[in-house]
Amino acid sequence: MGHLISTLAFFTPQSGGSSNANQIDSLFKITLAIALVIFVLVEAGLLYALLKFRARKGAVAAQIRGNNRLEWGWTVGATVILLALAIVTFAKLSSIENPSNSGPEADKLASNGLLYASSERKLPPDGKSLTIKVVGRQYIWQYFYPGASEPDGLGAPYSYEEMVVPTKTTITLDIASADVVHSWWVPQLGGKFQAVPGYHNYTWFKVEKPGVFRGQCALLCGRGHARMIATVKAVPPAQFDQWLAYQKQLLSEANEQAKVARAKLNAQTGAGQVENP
Ligand SMILES: [Cu+2]
Repeated sequence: MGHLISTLAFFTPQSGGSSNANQIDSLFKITLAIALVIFVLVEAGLLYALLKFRARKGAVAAQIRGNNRLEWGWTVGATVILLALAIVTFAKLSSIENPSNSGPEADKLASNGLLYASSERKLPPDGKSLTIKVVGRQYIWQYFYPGASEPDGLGAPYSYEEMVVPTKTTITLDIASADVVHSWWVPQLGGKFQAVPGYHNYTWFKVEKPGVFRGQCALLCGRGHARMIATVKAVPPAQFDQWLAYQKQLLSEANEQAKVARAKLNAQTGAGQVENP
């Protein structure tokens, strides 16, 4: 039985990282179970007919023209199955698309000045989430975190390839591209979302336990596509706070160093010769 389940898991979506991915997985499994039952019934009927009515010497095939009961049966049967699948899908869709609230442990973090509002972005019922901006470019993912030093969003802490997130916190992603179309996909954290130049796409996830989740650009975007991997590292909220503060510190230190270097160059070459970096 355990073996059967692990074999089935190979064919079903990855899950376990975030509740939206879990809902996608269970919807897939419900559809798969119904499809398997139909498959077995159809194949059994076919085998039965093949063996029972196989040609014998001198046999004359029966000429059947219509069978109302059968035709009504499969029409109504198929309609009922389709309706059931549609109802289950729509019932689950909202829990896949709409973010849920952060846990109480993370509530402070999601509302601690880290709230970005947007009309297109779906927010959890309490309106609080932590937004990370995802930018795809040939051939690396870049992430911008809340906490920009300037009002226009400049000076935001950022990282490449590995995204660090707090657990128990609803993370909403604002996905964009700097060049061609890419596709953001970390299977255990939900569905695929395209990064299209000139557009913003939004999705969300919430990781309950610390862990590392792997993904990869899911749209052929050029020669380096295969190297365009993505990692999401979930750490406890307090640890995330520290990490973010450290990133900000590194950034301001680098800015200070650049300022000194610029002043030095200005002194050597004369003011006005060195432009902003
Ligand atoms: Cu790509």
